[in-house]
Amino acid sequence: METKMSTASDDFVIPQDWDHYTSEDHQTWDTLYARLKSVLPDRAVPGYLEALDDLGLGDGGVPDFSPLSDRLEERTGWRIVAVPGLVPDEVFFRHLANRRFPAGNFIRRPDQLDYIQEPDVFHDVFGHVPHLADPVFADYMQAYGEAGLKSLNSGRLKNLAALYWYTVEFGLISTPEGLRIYGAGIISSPAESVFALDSPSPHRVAYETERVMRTAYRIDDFQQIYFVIESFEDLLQKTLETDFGPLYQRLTGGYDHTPADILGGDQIITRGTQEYAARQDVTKAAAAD
Ligand code: HBI
Ligand code: FE
Repeated sequence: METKMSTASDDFVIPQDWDHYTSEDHQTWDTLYARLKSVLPDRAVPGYLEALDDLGLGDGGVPDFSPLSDRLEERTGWRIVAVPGLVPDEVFFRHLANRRFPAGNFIRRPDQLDYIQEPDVFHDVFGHVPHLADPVFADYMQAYGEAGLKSLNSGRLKNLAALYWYTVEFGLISTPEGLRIYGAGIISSPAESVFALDSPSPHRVAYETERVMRTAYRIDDFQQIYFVIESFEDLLQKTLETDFGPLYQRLTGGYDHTPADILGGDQIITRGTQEYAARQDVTKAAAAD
């Protein structure tokens, strides 16, 4: 059988092959699901836990993308496609622009429960998919994909990646009851779901598009700065009204700030003590990214 050659038009989509999951894989999903369900009440953004149940993500075992996509598509037109792992930016942006969310079809091993670097099916489906049932967030994700496609030759992909990182992956949101989590990287991590809201160590600063796009991030530690949005509507509005042309002219394509920096223009919600960063030497490595 010939191997699938990856061509420029390759969308990296593979069959999920739901039958390939072992009972250990399904058990891993259930263990992670139970851990997060015990931590997320009063931490996750309102609507997230309802969407989790509404989409049947707690029905037991790794979800089958086909019926899950049918339920999701009824709500916001999004579907889930299985991919082997991280895909090239252009492929990723094109999927998002077409309301297809690329989710890893593999799941972490039992000895990797607490953290994995590459997004697996638990991170992608548990962390990202419930938000895609929210019409406004669904629009934001598609708008992000469209902006990404237009930016492929801009030399500003690192800045776009920071925008994704500090919103879709590690964003916080302000509610009348206090700060809540929406970023998938936090919401799929029991430890960071506590750290992001409770720890005195990280900074928490009001979201501002250009400020976020200039800020480096780490991919292997808790974040040392979180950006806080007012609402999904506000995030979408700010993105749609951003004129990326002049903004890209002002940017350098790299990062101007480390996660430890607080800027004069920042609306500080909590100034972090940063003892965690000092221990992890986060700032120097981040600046080098
Ligand atoms: N590919 N499968 C997958 N999942 C991601 O989250 C992802 C990706 N490729 C690129 C990427 N994310 C980041 O560069 C985004 O900031 C664009
Ligand atoms: Fe992710």
